[in-house]
Amino acid sequence: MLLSRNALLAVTASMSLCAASAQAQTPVRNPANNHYYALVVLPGPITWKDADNAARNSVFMGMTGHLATITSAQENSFLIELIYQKPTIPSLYSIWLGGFKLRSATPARSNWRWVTGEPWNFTYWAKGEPNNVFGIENRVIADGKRAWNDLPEDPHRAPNRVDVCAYVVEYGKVTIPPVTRRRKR
Ligand SMILES: [Ca+2]
Ligand SMILES: [Ca+2]
Repeated sequence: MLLSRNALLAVTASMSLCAASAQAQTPVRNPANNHYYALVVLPGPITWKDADNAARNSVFMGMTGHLATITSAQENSFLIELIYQKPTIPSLYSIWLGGFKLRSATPARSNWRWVTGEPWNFTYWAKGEPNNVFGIENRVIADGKRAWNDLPEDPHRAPNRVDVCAYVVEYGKVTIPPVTRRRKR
């Protein structure tokens, strides 16, 4: 069957940018902090909340997981070099991290937190981010260049639809605050 160029473009645009099948990386150790990290890639988009729950329900070598928290330049470089590349995923993939904002309706750069409660001292925002588009962007992804962008909790349903089909789980000896502490908007 031959498709016109416009029809082909429409088909391409409607295709999900997610993986053909789920892939979970074997956790890799960061010698600088002795934490382990694993990239999980899914065949469909996942909300931040579901990725957060999945990470919290993951256990590796007796350590409970959480969405990755990037608190130093070293940890950021480690993720860029060793985690985001495996399994090999296209650079256009967006990857959930464990950063969130307590309230959406605050200035774009304020009120960011890590799920672990670690200090928000290091940032790696992409140029022009965070920009809190539509006033609903309160979660953090690593974008195609692995710099950070703020997106809504369910970007698949946002007006400017973005599919986030991957997340990084971090395992370390940290105490993870319960979800209830950050349910306020
Ligand atoms: Ca961390
Ligand atoms: Ca944004």
